[in-house]
Amino acid sequence: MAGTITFTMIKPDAVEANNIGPILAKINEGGFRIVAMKYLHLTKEQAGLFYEVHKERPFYGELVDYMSAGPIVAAVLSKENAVADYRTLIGATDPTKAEKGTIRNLFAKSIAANAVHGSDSDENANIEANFFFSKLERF
Ligand code: FUP
Repeated sequence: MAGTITFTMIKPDAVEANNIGPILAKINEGGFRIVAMKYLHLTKEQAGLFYEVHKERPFYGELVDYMSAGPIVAAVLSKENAVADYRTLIGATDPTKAEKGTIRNLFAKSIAANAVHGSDSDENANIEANFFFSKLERF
């Protein structure tokens, strides 16, 4: 398996808006291979654990409520330079600042409901992928 990995979630706003398909198409067009994928509804406790790194941030409570408000798609993606290239493909956290044509520019509603998550380092990509997927669930 060539390439490095990143981890993504299609967030509740994008699932609700019926944008799973268009977002997966952008991911494939961007040259990423889907290594693992699942569709699930996080509990508040699970969302809280996933975002534990942000526990001290003022938006933590809202973020946890939001990420457990509806189903999400979680996936591991592979490509050369996966972490940086995926962050380029998704655009800035705040969709009003995201480049034209990026996933957040096209599909995000606000800074909280910003359509997708993307890992910010190789270390976090592995931690996040391991949070959701066992070795048996990766292809
Ligand atoms: P990103 O790496 O682009 O997902 O952004 P951060 O790690 O800074 O933030 C993680 C998530 O927290 C964002 F996707 C949305 C949420 N957030 C807010 O709700 N408000 C903020 O001011 C910043 C982030």
